[in-house]
Amino acid sequence: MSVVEGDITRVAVDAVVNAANSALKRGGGVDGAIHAAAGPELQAELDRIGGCPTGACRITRGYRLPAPWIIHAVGPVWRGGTADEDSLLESCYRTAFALARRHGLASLAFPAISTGIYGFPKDRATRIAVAAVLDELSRDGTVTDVRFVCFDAETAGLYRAELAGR
Ligand code: AR6
Repeated sequence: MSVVEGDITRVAVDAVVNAANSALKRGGGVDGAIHAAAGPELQAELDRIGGCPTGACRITRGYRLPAPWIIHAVGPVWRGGTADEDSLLESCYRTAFALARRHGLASLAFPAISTGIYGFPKDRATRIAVAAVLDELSRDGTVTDVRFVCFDAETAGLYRAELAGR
């Protein structure tokens, strides 16, 4: 596992994970950046898939991204912590791994799912992300390289501290 500060659309891994919405319609944040970089074929493929429940993922091609695959994870909207947000967020990381295994993908890049527009507290989300990824890495040898791609220094600091504490 490593922490990188930067733009996930430029990361060359087998799959980048997107923070999508359940309609799988182009939005803002990392989703908007991924659509802009991948090109219009991405929305066409997502429209054929149709949608995805919160806590789950769908996989598409990467089109013009350096990454050949995109795993679209639908994180929970933060509603104060009483709407099962923690387990839905954990489920995003776990189902991304399940899809990666099914497709034989060794390297993944994750953004900080739900911590932007969806308002999930950053420190709490970081703990959930790191714990889920550590556990998944220990279960199976398919995925061997996970990068947490942080768009700002605050998020990168939270991830570095969380990894250092383990
Ligand atoms: N690379 C890496 N991380 C990024 C990038 C980037 N290019 N751009 C933003 N981030 P958000 P959410 C960070 O809002 O909270 C969309 O409209 C950002 O700083 O992208 O899960 C979707 O369609 C933050 O740390 O996703 C959904 O409707 C993290 O990515 C909704 O937003 C996630 O922020 C999903 O909201």
